[in-house]
Amino acid sequence: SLISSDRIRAVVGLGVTGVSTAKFLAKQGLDFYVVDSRENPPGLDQVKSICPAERIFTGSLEHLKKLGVTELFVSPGIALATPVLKELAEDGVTMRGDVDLFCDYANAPFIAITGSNAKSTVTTLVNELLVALGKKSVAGGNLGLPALDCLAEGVDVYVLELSSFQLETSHALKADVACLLNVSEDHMDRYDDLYSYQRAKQRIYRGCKAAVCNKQDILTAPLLAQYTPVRAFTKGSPDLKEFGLLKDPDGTWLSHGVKRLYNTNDIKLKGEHNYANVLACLAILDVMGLPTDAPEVAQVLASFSGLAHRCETVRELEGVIYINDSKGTNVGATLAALEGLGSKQSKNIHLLAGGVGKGADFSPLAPALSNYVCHFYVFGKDADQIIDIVPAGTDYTQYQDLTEVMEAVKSHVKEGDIVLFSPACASFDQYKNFEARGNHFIDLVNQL
Ligand code: UMA
Ligand code: ADP
Repeated sequence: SLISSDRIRAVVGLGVTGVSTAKFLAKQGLDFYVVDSRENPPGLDQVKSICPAERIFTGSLEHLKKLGVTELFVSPGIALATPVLKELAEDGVTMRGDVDLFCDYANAPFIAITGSNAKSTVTTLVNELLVALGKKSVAGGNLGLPALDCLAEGVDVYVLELSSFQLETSHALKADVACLLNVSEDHMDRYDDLYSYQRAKQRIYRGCKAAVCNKQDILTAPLLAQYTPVRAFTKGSPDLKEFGLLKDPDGTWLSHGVKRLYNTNDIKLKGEHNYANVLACLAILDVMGLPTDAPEVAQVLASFSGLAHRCETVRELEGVIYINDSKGTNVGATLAALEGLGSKQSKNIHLLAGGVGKGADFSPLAPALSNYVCHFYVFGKDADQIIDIVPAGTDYTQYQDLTEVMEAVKSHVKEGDIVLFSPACASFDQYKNFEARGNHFIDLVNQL
């Protein structure tokens, strides 16, 4: 439903999302309040130029109660469970988000992508494939460029990465293609349990015209009307319509049913988790009626080397490989990295992890620590919680910070080892974001 002029709106939370929402509402000629819990929120100056000062309230969300609001655009960084918001919702105030507003105004088909891990990789790769196939495609959402800032004339297709927080405030997404890549524990500081987190993720499928899901992850299975086309991908061998991996004497092939499409040697991304990511991209193209075997597609797959801070090789020094996986901000990502790089025979990984655990259960890491890790370096705010799950027989040491960790790594490594920085935690106890954390690791490695 388009916004009608009789609503009393507020943008709740500034930052990247709030600023883009405020700008968009102003451009439509609509009035709104701005409320942020912080005294001096990021983006305040930008909003002051488009919203009268008497409509801006900072320092507390309680201001909302006296404004008579009927419709809120809530930033993803603010939990809907925040008491003021819960109270207002109970009084019938509509809770929306920037993505919900995007859906009202999007003038071209859009692909929505979510999952606990691999969202940014898949969103970026799908966008590159579409561009190579001659489409004017714009990528954004949780990836960085807020959804409303993506809107433009002459666009053929939007590719949006969506977080569970953005999905919670989206009501009728109606994506042309909705893709849920995987579900493993994350953001347990914002959800009661895995299932309430999964429920948020599943909202991606609401009203979609086609769906892509992960055959090996039951939590991604869509509940949709029978006639909605669904393409599944799998790291196993694919059934008729699925995308999967076929193994034969010539190697491993990314395949559509029995049709071999690409040998893994012809793909730049490495590791089974990345093959799954490419298969998801191919499934998305296929369900859109686009060719998966076009030379343009082959070219992109041969050259796309992945995003920075995702299992990125930083340096090889004296036979030791240093890998930066700073975007590994949850247990599932670190597990994928260990399973993708590890070898039970050589057990040669030095794993560096720690930071803010977001209420996670770290115990799923234990078997992989036993199997692949020769020494475990733990640091940061929630180090104690991580150490609790280290299995007997795995060597570990606790440190204050990454600088201390790298001092120790120096004297422990030997030729043939892998140093993997995959924190399984958020970074904000010691860094601005995962990029700053990854860049710090890269600097320390380059100083060796
Ligand atoms: N905050 C307050 N008070 C407020 C409003 C926000 O304290 O009134 C705090 C939040 O608690 C949070 C921080 O401000 O710690 C940022 O929140 P925000 O909603 O203002 O965030 P934006 O700057 O708008 O950025 C958001 C996404 N951030 C979050 O979901 C936390 C960005 O994803 C996204 O790129 C951007 O919108 C554009 O869509 C970042 C992210 O970390 C990369 N996402 C999480 C993830 O990927 O795991 C979900
Ligand atoms: P997101 O946007 O969902 O955080 P990214 O593409 O940025 O996803 O990758 C985040 C982390 O997940 C990185 O550490 C990356 O190595 C890891 N990862 C990539 N693909 C997968 C996958 N298929 N399953 C699990 N982890 C993955």
